[in-house]
Amino acid sequence: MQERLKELQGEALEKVSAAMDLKELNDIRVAYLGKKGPITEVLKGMGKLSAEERPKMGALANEVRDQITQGITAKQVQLEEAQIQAKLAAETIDVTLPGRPVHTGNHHSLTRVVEEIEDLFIGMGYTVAEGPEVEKDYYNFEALNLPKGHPARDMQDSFYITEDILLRTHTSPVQARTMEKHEGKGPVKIICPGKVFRRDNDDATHSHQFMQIEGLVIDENIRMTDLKGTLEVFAKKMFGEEREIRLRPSFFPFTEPSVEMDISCMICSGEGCNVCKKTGWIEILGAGMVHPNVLEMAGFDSKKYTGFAFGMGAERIAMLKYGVDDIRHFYTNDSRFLKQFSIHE
Ligand code: FA5
Repeated sequence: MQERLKELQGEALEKVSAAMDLKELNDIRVAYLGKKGPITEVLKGMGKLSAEERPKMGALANEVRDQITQGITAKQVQLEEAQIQAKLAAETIDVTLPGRPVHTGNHHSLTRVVEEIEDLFIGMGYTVAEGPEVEKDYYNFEALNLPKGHPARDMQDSFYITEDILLRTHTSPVQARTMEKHEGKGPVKIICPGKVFRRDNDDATHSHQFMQIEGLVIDENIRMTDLKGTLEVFAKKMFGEEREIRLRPSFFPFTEPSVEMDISCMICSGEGCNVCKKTGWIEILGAGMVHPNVLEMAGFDSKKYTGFAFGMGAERIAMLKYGVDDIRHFYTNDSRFLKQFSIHE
């Protein structure tokens, strides 16, 4: 019996040491230490032993059990440790691998141009004024010396919502609203960026929705030379110090006299090319001295106050600045176009 117990101990510990995983180890434990295991089987024969031998054999059986249990516990710790190490090895993070790039958004090229123009004028003492995109006919036309039925209204085909409300066709109504708020007291010095809408057919240079930036200065003794000097500073800062400007007579009902401003072509420097249609000049904005009727309608004394105003299309400025050949690129959201203006690349 003694020999058999020792034999079982050796056999069990050998299997324990060869066990490959925790399941196999558990099977060994159940097989050798379980109620139906060989040790229990051997102990059933204890009844045949003498009273002297019985406790000795009992002690030996317990010792064999303890040895096997200890062997299993030690092996279990070993296998669990190996399992953790294998898991760690499989999940190793290679910190030298390059990270996945995070795609960050960007200000739209038009927003950037508008902000650049705003900053430029803020630097000259202007403040930014805004007005509603859904506008009253009164501010969009009448207060700007364009009474109902005036033929010049046709210059700006409009989206009407009711007979008296429309989507503003230009940013000039912000002038009218701001002047009204000033209640006849100067100075006024504002720059007004915003969306405007016209029933124009979309093509390479026209859009039914576009951005305008309006400027207005009203004070005593404001002269045409102030307008010219201001626009010259703007043109040089925006398109380069070597740019020249020229003013051509034009017509707007809300300014008198009215002009259109051209800048010397930045592509050919005035030699003549396709961009300037061989003239050497590119038209960029409309401007003029605020019409006395407009001043009076807003409550300003036109004998005391004079002023100038100008208005430009922001897309036009952006197209010239960045060499964009079609206005529709600004609105079709092709990421290949938008990415070219990314400050992150
Ligand atoms: C005006 O809208 C006047 N309110 C500008 C002004 C303000 C004159 C203050 C005098 C004093 P005009 O209709 O020319 O003017 O438009 C101004 C600019 O808007 C144009 O030079 C052009 O760059 C842009 N523009 C006009 N129509 C479109 C269009 N459909 N798509 C894109 N840009 C346009």
